[in-house]
Amino acid sequence: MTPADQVLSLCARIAALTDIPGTITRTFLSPATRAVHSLLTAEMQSLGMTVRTDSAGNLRGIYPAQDDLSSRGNNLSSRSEAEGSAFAVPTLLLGSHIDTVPDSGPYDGVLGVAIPIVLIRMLAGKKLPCNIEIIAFSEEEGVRFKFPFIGSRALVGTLTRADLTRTDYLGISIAQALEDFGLNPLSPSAPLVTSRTFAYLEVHIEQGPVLESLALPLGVVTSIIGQSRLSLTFHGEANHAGTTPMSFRKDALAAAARFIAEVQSYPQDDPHLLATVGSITAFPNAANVIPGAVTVSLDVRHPSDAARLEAVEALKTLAQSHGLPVTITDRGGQSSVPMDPALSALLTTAAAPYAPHCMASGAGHDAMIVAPYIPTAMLFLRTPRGLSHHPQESVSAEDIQTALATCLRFLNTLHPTP
Ligand code: HGY
Ligand code: MN
Ligand code: MN
Repeated sequence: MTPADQVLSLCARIAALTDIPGTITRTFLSPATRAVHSLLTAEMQSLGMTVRTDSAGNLRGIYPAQDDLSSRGNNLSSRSEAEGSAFAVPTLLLGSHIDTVPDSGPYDGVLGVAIPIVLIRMLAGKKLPCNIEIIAFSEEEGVRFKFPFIGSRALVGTLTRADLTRTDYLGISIAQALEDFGLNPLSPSAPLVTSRTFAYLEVHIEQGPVLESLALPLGVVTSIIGQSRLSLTFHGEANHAGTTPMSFRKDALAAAARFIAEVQSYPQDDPHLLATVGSITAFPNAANVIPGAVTVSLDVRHPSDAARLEAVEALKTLAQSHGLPVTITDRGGQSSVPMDPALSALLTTAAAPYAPHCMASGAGHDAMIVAPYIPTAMLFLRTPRGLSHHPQESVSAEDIQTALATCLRFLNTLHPTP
């Protein structure tokens, strides 16, 4: 099998591990996630890597540095995470997330874990002057807790004690979910990464149409645009659908529907503004009951943080203009984040034979959480039809081969900071 086929095969085996048969759906610390951990642990151990799950449920494998350095680095797994940082050798972090949106495609996140594993195989035992640590982040999409980036926030120490009390639809908290998975209690503000981690590289499908429209296989990300996530609950009054005259109703779904139409039309004067209602829940959700309460999600993105925040405030005001009380909950916003210029330049040079396109990312990535703390770069692969968050999401073997060649050149030219 070619290395690119090995990547595709690994992605396919991971895709088969799902919470909902017939779809690709994996949420934070679900049984399917545990199965992916087993699969990836076996893969990484077969390459001589030391594998562990950290206290946020991120699966991590270390490929040690060349011999003169690795005798210290190998101790990392037997020490506590805090202790390990003092002794570790320089470490390059490679990875992405293994959770998915509901009914996902096979590559969003997963490709950024599969490519590094095959890269290690391609090294054929050759060691570098740094450890390579592969990380499969436990949560990035925000599906289970309506709160994204749990794995990467924990990595850099920005997951708060209050975040750990956030609950899923069954009332299970993040802290409880971690404990149920058999993990040690997580100290929210303590980073789960050694201070010697000098760079993070995330490989990801573009998830949009730009590279395909330019007929280019690769992109190098310059920045990741900011995003706001909220939920809004419209409070009406449930009542009988047959006996309540139209003028007497407090219909929460009708108010939410008017708001959704406003969200759709609001960005029309600003081509950079993206606003989406992607989820709606009606209570009690019965055909013959006027909806008493409706909760919708709101996702707002813009390259300019000021423009994004202004849009969020305007949309909140619109939500409150439909005659019903509205409860608004913050589900975690992120500012626009630049990638590290020096690391991105190195990546661009490594990709030079393929004329990579430098571009901003409209999608959020773990890289946007890691970048303020560790120099970070991202490599994008062309996404056929720009189709992602969709079961028919795809990527070509040729483009994977191109990405592997680029990453190998990147590894071979990277000089760890002392
Ligand atoms: O929502 C996003 O941008 C990403 O796919 N998590
Ligand atoms: Mn995604
Ligand atoms: Mn992703």
